[in-house]
Formats: sequence, C-alpha cells, structure tokens
Amino acid sequence: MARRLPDPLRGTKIVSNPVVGVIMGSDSDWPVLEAAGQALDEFEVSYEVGVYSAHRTPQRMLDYARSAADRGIKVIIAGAGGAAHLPGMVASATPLPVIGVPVPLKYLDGLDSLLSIVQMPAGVPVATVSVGGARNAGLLAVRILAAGDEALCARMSAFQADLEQLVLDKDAALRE
Ligand code: RP5
Repeated sequence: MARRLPDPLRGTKIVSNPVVGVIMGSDSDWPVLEAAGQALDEFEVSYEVGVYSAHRTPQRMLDYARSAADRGIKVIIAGAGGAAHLPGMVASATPLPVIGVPVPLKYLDGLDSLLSIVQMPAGVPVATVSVGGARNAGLLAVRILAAGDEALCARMSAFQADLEQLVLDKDAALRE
C-alpha cells in the first residue's frame, strides 16, 4: 500500500527494516516520487521516505547519506527539481547505488532537473531515470536488489512476462 507523507519536514517515516530510501528535495516532489513507492509496494520491498534538501538542509542531507548504509539501506532513490543537486550530493556521501529522479517544475519542463542530475563527474555515478520517471526508479531499485535475491528476481521475471503478455493482448485486440 502506498505510504502518505504526513508531515515531510518532520522527518523520515520509519517502517520496519527499510532497504530502500525514497528521498526528495521538497515535499512538493512527493506527487512525482510516490510512483516509486508504489512500484516498491508491488514487489513488497520495504522503504522509508523523507525530505532532505541539498540547499535548505545540507547537513541533514549529508547525515542521511552517510548513515544510510549502516542502517541497512541498500538503494537510495532521490528526486529533485530545478537545480536538482540532491541525488549527486547524496551519491558523493554514500557508497550505495543512487537513482536520480528529475522532477519537472513549472518552467523548463524538467530539462533543468534532468541535466542537473545526469551530468555527474566521473567517479560519482547517479543512475538517472527519465523526467518524472519515478516508477522506473522504483523498478530499477527492485532489479538492483533482485541481483542478490533469487525470489525477487523471479518476481521481476514474472512482471516482465506480464508486461509482454499485455502488449500481445493489445495487439490481438487490435486485429480482431
Ligand atoms: C528542489 O526545489 C526541490 O526538489 C523541488 O523540486 C524544488 C522546489 O521546491 P519547493 O519550493 O516546492 O519546496 O530543491
């Protein structure tokens, strides 16, 4: 079930043994990032959510990034818009894989967010998904976890088979 962000500025929502961190630069990013949580829910992957602004709460962001691995987090999904420095800064302060989600804002259609996240210097990778691509961020996190989890890998394979079947069904319907 998708988790609501009750009062994001109050802090990270704690669930039992989260393995994915879904973080964002502002609570205004949540309507986009929520799709990452929904994808994780579909695979029953536990996650926590929180707001960590690279610009407004830099120390809090660094504290989160530096402690995430020790707390059992395996993958971080970080979404931000505009001058979207959160994913890159988090990647600089954690050894964990970071998936960046460019959030589209009112101006520039998210191109600013995309370029801010994707153009990382060598040595500090961020796996960037499409503008607004939070669902794929969630699915990519599942795939990363599935690389070391046979049961989760089998679920991902089944999900892919379902996707394929959906296309075949639509194709068949068109031909009727
Ligand atoms: C970024 O600034 C956030 O990630 C958000 O996308 C954007 C606007 O934030 P608000 O002014 O809505 O809080 O840091």
